[in-house]
Amino acid sequence: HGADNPYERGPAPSQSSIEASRGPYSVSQTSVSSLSASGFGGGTIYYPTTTSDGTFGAVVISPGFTAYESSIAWLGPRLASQGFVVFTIDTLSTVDQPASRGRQLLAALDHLTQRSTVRGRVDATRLGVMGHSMGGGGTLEAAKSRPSLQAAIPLTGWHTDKTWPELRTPTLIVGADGDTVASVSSHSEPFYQSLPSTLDKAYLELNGASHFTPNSSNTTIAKYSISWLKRFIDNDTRYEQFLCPLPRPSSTIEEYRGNCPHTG
Ligand code: 9J3
Ligand code: ZN
Repeated sequence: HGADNPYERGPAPSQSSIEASRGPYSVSQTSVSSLSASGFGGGTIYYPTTTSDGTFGAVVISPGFTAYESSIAWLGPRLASQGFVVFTIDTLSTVDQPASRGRQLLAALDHLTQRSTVRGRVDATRLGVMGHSMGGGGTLEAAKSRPSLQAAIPLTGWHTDKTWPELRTPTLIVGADGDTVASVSSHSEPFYQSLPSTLDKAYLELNGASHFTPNSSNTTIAKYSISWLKRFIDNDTRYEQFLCPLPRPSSTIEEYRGNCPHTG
């Protein structure tokens, strides 16, 4: 671990290390059946296999409307191999709305830290939430109701509530320029604008992307999610270089907004 930061995990990062399909940690996985899950639908926990690196921060990820854990499963090993415990979940019903998905994300975090077989590997004080579409709306709900969360990342999020000034959790909003289900003008952009100006926050709009881009392996989503989780769950300032100065528009980034340097 770093001399000044007890939460730092893994070697110094580079552009290629955050873009790689896998990070430095070997990953194991374990299933959580719906029968053993209370308040959510079960799922899969991906975690660094080693027990030599202390505990890890953790993130729970919700799928979107009508979708299953499989729709966001690629993020499990992708993020866990960088040094996080990652829990991809099913919801109780595939038609649950964002507020319910928010409660389910929190129930899954509680399962992960209190009941799961890997609870001893998780630092229960360093947790985050992510989700796709209505799961992204649930991500905002979870952060609003549990301000101790240290990172939130809605992916092409969808919610009828456009205003989130209550959030105290560093939040990276990811939208897609071609989203016709949760258009950025009606969802991600107002979400971002409504967050407090004093909050560590960012808005990443994917270029040439759709509502369902977060359902397949995507290097742009991965590299900025890894950087955000590392920066705010692990307090790992080695990743600040990928977030500030703000990334420039490119073939994969339509637009990026944020406040730099980060303070959290
Ligand atoms: O989770 C989602 O994909 C939400 C988008 C949606 O279908 O909303 C319509 C009710
Ligand atoms: Zn609101």
